[in-house]
Formats: sequence, structure tokens, C-alpha cells
Amino acid sequence: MKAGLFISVEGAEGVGKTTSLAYIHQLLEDAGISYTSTREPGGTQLGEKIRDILLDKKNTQMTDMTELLLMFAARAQHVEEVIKPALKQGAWVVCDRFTDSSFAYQGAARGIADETIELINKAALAAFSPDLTVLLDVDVEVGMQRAGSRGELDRFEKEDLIFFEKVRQGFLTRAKVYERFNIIDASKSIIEVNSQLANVLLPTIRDWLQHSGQSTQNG
Ligand code: Z5A
Repeated sequence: MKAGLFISVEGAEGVGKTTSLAYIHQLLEDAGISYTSTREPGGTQLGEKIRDILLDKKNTQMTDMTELLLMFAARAQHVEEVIKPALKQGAWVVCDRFTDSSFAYQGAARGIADETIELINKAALAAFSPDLTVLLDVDVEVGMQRAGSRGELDRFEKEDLIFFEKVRQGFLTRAKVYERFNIIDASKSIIEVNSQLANVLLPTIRDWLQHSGQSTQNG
């Protein structure tokens, strides 16, 4: 059986990941591809407990290194318990954030060196990485406005504009280096964002179906 593909969806605060994930799920369902939808930090019972610690705004004493190690602790469990088994069974995995978020948030924004994060990445996951990454990119102020309408803020959402600008630049820097990145202009309307997502994903879906001996349900 052909292994599934691992897709990550990334971006700073309020870029529209949740909205875009729903459309990606639709594209996969239309193509008849089975998939697992998951998220980071979290995705497992253990990982969701770690997520609660990470997002809890009462944890003001958490050091940047503790934050990074907790992200990777949750991720190590997630990869072995959920992601690799699903891919092995031929399902696609669609993940709301993955290691690129650690480079953008704990690296570019908190200031931990890329080399340090890469060392942990190699030790914890053997640098296991997505096949394709969708980066939703929008002006930080727009993203913060979109996210701001949701009420109580968590430990990350309490950060300021400068922090999220560094996050954005961290993602864009990685997108220049790794071919798996596809940048989506998330300043556009949801319909236009969906159309950009389709342009990125449909050729990959067709190619994967062809190589797995199946054909698309809608041609
Ligand atoms: N984090 C980290 O630091 N290091 C790591 O390694 C990992 C994570 C893995 C939790 O992530 C936090 O963990 C995150 C980074 C950190 N903190 N932050 N910030 P999360 O993914 O769970 O939380 P989030 O980034 O805050 O995601 P979000 O706020 O849920 O945003 P979103 O999913 O991108 O946005 P949305 O809910 O789809 O959209 C927001 C609103 O905008 C909503 O009302 C939509 O209807 C609207 N929207 C969406 N698209 C559009 C367009 N195109 N036009 C107009 N309006 C739109």
C-alpha cells in the first residue's frame, strides 16, 4: 500500500488555519482520500495535557527552553502514536502546525538558535518532516484583528505585534529554504484563499492517486 502524505498548515496568529483546514478536508473527501486531521501542540491524550500547560496564561514563569522542550515532547508522542501509523496505513495526515511553528515561535520570536532547535528536532523525531507545508501569510495586524474577536486570550495570544511580526518573518525565512512550502496570500477573501489552496493541493492529490493506482472521484 502506498503511504499517505503528511501535510502541515502553518502561519501566525489568526491567519485562517482553522478555516483553511476545513476546505482541505473537503478537497480530500471529494477525492475519496482517507485522512487524519490533527493538531499541535496536542493530537494525543498526553499531548493535549501538554497543550493545556503551554497555553495556560497562569504559567508566566515558563522559560523559553521549557516551552520548546514541551512542544517537542508533545510532538514526539504525536508522531509515533498518530502520524506515522496513519501514514503507514495509506491515510493522509493534515496537521494544524508542526515543527516549523517551533522554529518561528520559539526560534525567530523567542530567540532560541535554529541550531539548538535542529538538534532537538533530530534527537526527538529524527527530523521527521511534512511532505507539503501550506503557509498562510497575512499582515500581522490583520491576523491579530481576526483572532482578537474570540474573547479570552491564551499565553501566546497575549504576545504583542512585534512578537507576531518575528513569527511571520520566521515562517517566511523557512519558506525560502524548503521546497515543501507553499505560501498562500491569506489577506484575500475566504473564497480566494480556497482557490489558492486548490491550486496547490489538487495536482498533489491527482499525482498521489495516480501512483496509488486509484483515480479521482471527480476526474
Ligand atoms: N505554538 C508554538 O509556539 N510552537 C509550536 O511548535 C507549536 C505551536 C506547534 C496554539 O496554536 C499556539 O501554540 C499558537 C502557537 C503555539 N499560538 N498562537 N498564536 P493554535 O494553532 O491552536 O492557535 P492559533 O495560532 O492561535 O490559531 P487560531 O487563532 O485558531 O487561528 P486560525 O486557525 O489561523 O484562524 P481561524 O480561526 O481560521 O480564523 C480567525 C478568524 O478569521 C475567524 O473568525 C475566521 O472566520 C476569520 N477568517 C479566516 N480566514 C479569513 C479570510 N480569508 N478573510 C477574512 N476573515 C477570515
